[in-house]
Amino acid sequence: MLQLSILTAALLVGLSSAGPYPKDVVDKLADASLVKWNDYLAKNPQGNCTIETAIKRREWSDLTPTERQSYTKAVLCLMEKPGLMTSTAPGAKSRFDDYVAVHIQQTPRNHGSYWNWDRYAKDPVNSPLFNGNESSMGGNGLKVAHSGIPIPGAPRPYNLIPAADGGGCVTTGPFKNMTVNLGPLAPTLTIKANPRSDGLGYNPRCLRRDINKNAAAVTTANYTLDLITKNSNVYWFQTVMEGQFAQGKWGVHSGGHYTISGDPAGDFYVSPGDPAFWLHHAMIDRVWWIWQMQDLAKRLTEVSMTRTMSNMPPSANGTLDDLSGLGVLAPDVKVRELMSSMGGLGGKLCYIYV
Ligand SMILES: *[C@@H]1O[C@H](CO)[C@@H](O)[C@H](O)[C@H]1NC(C)=O
Ligand SMILES: *[C@@H]1O[C@H](CO)[C@@H](O)[C@H](O)[C@H]1NC(C)=O
Ligand SMILES: *[C@@H]1O[C@H](CO)[C@@H](O)[C@H](O)[C@H]1NC(C)=O
Ligand SMILES: *[C@@H]1O[C@H](CO)[C@@H](O)[C@H](O)[C@H]1NC(C)=O
Ligand SMILES: *[C@@H]1O[C@H](CO)[C@@H](O)[C@H](O)[C@H]1NC(C)=O
Ligand SMILES: [Cu+2]
Repeated sequence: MLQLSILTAALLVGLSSAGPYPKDVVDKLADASLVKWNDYLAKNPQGNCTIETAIKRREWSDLTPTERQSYTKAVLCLMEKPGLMTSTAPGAKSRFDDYVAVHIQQTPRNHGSYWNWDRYAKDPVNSPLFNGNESSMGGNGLKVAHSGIPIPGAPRPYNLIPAADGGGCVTTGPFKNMTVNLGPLAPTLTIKANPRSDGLGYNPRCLRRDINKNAAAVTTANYTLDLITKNSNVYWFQTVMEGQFAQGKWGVHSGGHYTISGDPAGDFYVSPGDPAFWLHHAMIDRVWWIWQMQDLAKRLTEVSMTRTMSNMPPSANGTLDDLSGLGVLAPDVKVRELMSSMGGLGGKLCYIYV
């Protein structure tokens, strides 16, 4: 049985990445680690979750153009459905905005397809993700004069991500007509203020981007491989991923966010209001998943840090029994349920990245 499952894993690995991009060093590590995932599950069965039944999360360019358009149509559909939290967040006009509003208040966890940073890092603006055709996530913003992204606390020259060639409204692709409703709260461009100080008021404006290869340069596979292989506890994994700004290291997390840049993608609180955010954060989840697979017995339940960001204001350590608190989006569940891709949430979370 185990033999058979390993064969299945090998088969899956062979089937993944049918697109034009060769496997990078991180893809190869993920492939090699899938056997560990499979073995762990064989010894610790979780409901119906097996490598065969697991949802296969696929990279953007490994989807067919038609599949990519199904994805963006689903996002546009969320934007057409009325929001559920207009009493607390008058700017949250749609179901899509509900995710943005809950992120402004807290931290969401929702993933579809993902964006393998390395594939597009050298030339993101001409990639299948951002080239602006109908099967992309929309193009760059129009070229407007704007300054770069300041990185407070970083030494020169790392204290500024230089501006790229966009900065204005997105005029191509599926989201060319989209309206951003919420925020800003921490804008990196000049944007009219939100009528409410919490950013949840109604503030309609165009989607703006500055697809930025200066930021993308720190998301190549060698950075991600180092992150995964050189940090053996979750504190350091998280810290290096977020960026060690005082050392001039932006981290793959900021690197991906500022590859999109603009409004709202460049805004720490409102960034999920750009649909490309979700593909970036799914990659964050994939990288964590690959990191977990290196030592499943320990890392499936390893949490660190306190309940407040950078412990400000000071708070208790986070635990596996803390509740997720996703507001109107989902019922509260314990954090431990969200940590496992092998049958968490009573079997609902059963997925691998291919
Ligand atoms: C497992 O699969 C069976 C048969 O398809 C189904 O009846 C059952 O609800 C599934 N259990 C879970 C936890 O998904
Ligand atoms: C958009 O560009 C991508 C990448 O070059 C290509 O694979 C795809 O076929 C194009 N889609 C459409 C609808 O033209
Ligand atoms: C663009 O958005 C406006 C306002 O929401 C809407 O009236 C119009 O039909 C949209 N146009 C297209 C081409 O989707
Ligand atoms: C990754 O590769 C680039 C290009 O060769 C290099 O400049 C950079 O220092 C490398 N980063 C790491 C963390 O190895
Ligand atoms: C919180 O976590 C830190 C770091 O792991 C640890 O040193 C400290 O003892 C913990 N505090 C409590 C109250 O458990
Ligand atoms: Cu983020």
